Amino acid sequence: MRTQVAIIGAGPSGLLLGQLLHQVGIDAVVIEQRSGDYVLGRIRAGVLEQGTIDLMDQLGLGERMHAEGLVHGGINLGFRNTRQRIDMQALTGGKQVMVYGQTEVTRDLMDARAACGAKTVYQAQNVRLHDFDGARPRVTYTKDGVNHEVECDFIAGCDGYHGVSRASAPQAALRTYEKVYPFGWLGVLSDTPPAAHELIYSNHERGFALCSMRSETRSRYYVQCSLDDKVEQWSDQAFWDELRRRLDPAVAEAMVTGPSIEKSIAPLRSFVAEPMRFGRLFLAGDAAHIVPPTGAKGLNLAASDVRYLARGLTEFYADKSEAGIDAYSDRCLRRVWKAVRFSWWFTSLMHKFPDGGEFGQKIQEAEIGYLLGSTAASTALAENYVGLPYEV
Ligand code: FAS
Ligand code: PHB
Repeated sequence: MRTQVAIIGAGPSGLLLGQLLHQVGIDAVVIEQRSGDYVLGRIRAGVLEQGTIDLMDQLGLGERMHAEGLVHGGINLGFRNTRQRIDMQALTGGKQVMVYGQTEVTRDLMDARAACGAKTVYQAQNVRLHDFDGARPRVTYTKDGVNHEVECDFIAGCDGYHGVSRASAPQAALRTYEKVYPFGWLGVLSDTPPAAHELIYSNHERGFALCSMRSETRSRYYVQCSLDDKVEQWSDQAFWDELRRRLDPAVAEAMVTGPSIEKSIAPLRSFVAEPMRFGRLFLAGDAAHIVPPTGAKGLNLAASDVRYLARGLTEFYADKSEAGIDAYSDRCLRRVWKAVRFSWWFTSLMHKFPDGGEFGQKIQEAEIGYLLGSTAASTALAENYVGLPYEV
């Protein structure tokens, strides 16, 4: 098989890149190890920055997103058993975010790819990358016991943190930076009305909690938990009780609970791999970086990576210019590190750390109190949360 770009991974990065390339007539094949249903079954991100929304609109995929997505102008910070809203829209000159689950973004991209007849190989096994240090890279894989080879001009490693792409990069040329947090997030999805119209990020001496949603009738909640916790240990009732303990009384009392339709524990880490390019191999999204979900940046960083990559590849094929692909890694990393910093800062502010103690709790509460009373400090949070601007 021959294509121009071989994309490894059919998560948001891979599918978004595939559609951006298709839009300008660049042929790509997406090679995914799992089934489409499995990919759709993973419950992950919930908040889209304007830049991500704009990309979906640019692809003509915004109809369902705008019909079903929830536009939010603010978030709430809970602490000391109270909560206060940060009016991000006012503080950022009108910018907002949209709550529209990653599952729905992925579904819209999958449907668009199928509709345009572009090739996606699901349940590909033993995916291997070859010769990307030269001008004729190849990807091999096995499907239903048959070996396949894809000759291409470029490989886009969109296969997430545990993928084969970063692992295939020359390790001597790879620099990685990592911070593992001493806790995880226990997440629950339930068909119950959200606790509030906008998200509530709650700092509590028992640990962090987050109230989010997927629609007016489907809620998404998280509580900080120990890395030793197992999902089986947490009954629905235990989850609801702990969540309520970490929220202000008004929200806790009004909360409508119900059976969990999904329950999972995610570890939290900050991770960046540099550079994001090795010859004809480009890393994008979680393959190159991971952020704790506190800042709602993971999916949005993936979108900005593939926006830069699609532009660089378009310049290569349309203008015979390598300027865009040569600038790709540095351009992505400038924005990645700002998002990594914000996600680390917000995680450090809102979570209970084992070595924090009572002094640490008081310092966090003081910083939240200062932040909520300072236009400058609230603006700094707001402009990072809604998404920093893309470089041109
Ligand atoms: P993905 O991991 O989504 O997709 C990579 C794809 O590559 C997968 O489909 C995988 O099956 C495939 N793949 C892997 N190895 C392969 C191989 N060898 N060959 C072929 N295919 C291969 N972000 C937020 O903003 N908010 C959140 O609340 C949030 N929660 C998260 C919870 C969890 C448990 C995880 C893991 C991430 C979460 N994230 C969250 C971040 C998440 O949304 C990512 O940023 C987003 O999925 C990035 O998309 P991709 O880069 O496409 O990577
Ligand atoms: C979610 O709705 O899953 C979500 C929202 C905001 C976050 C993290 C997760 O910061």
